[in-house]
Amino acid sequence: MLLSEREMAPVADGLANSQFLRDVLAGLQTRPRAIPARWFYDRRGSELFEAITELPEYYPSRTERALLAEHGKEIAAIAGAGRVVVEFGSGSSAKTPLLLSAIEPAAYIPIDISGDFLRESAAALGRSFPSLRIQPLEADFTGPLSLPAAHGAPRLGFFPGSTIGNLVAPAAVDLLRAMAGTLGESALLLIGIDRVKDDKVLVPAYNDASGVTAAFNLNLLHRINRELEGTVPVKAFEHLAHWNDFASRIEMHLRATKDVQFTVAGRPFSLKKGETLHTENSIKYGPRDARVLLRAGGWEPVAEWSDRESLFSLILAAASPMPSAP
Ligand code: AVI
Repeated sequence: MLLSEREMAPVADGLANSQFLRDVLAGLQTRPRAIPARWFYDRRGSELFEAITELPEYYPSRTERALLAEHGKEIAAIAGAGRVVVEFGSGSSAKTPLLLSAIEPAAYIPIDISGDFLRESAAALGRSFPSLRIQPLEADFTGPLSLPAAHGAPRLGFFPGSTIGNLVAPAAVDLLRAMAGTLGESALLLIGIDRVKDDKVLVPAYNDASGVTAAFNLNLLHRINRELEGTVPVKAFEHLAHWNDFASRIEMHLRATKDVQFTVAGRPFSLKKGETLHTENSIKYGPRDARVLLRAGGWEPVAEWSDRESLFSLILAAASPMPSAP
């Protein structure tokens, strides 16, 4: 097979082993163009995401916090004392104190790929919970992990924020199964899942009036320029968020406002005016859909809480062996 000119162009030295580069080059070469949403989260992207969680339009964070505050005692009654709480993608651990103060955990293991952020948040949490054993783990949690062996206690996985919605169904199921493998027998999982609702509520949550989500989306292009020797004309792109009803998801894209040409690590790319780069899916689940998803991932829901407007749900599920028959 003949290589295209683009494929033959050499990649700049020092970048050749970067997964970010591989994903960006692959994403710009495929149609429709798409880059995995996990590359949003450099330091600037993480700060912008924290700002999103405080926006009036972005209901998920405050709704989930309220659910944790209101139902902590019920969660504790089901989980029992002495579990090791394992938080997946702990980030700033913003919601963790609500859970840790409701139950009586044996230890807390926050897992995050961003080591600096992880250690800073773990240290801050340690100041609020001085007698709690905290063991941060810098790791990619999308595959099975081995947790610090010292803890024989059953585990309670914590995966708030509806991050599961950023994964397409097969990847979401794989992740839930990996979590079941990591957490082991008798584990529970407390997961936040955003619900399907009116697009008049959904779309502004991803296209806020103050432009923070637009800055978050466009930061991906700045990051490409910063880290991958990119020459992307960021000003020639605009943020787009729309509700795809058939796929039950908010889609974020970056749309070229004029014909553009640029290079990434020395490789040339072009977009015509109006063409887009797909940067994120945020899948929303009805109550039944969420339960089906969890079961497919090896978890049996045991309790569920939602707010009065049914905006968001918190589900507590138990690790269940995969049945082979009805
Ligand atoms: C991290 N994740 C659950 C957020 C969401 O709502 O899908 C990411 C986000 N993208 C734009 N705003 C927030």
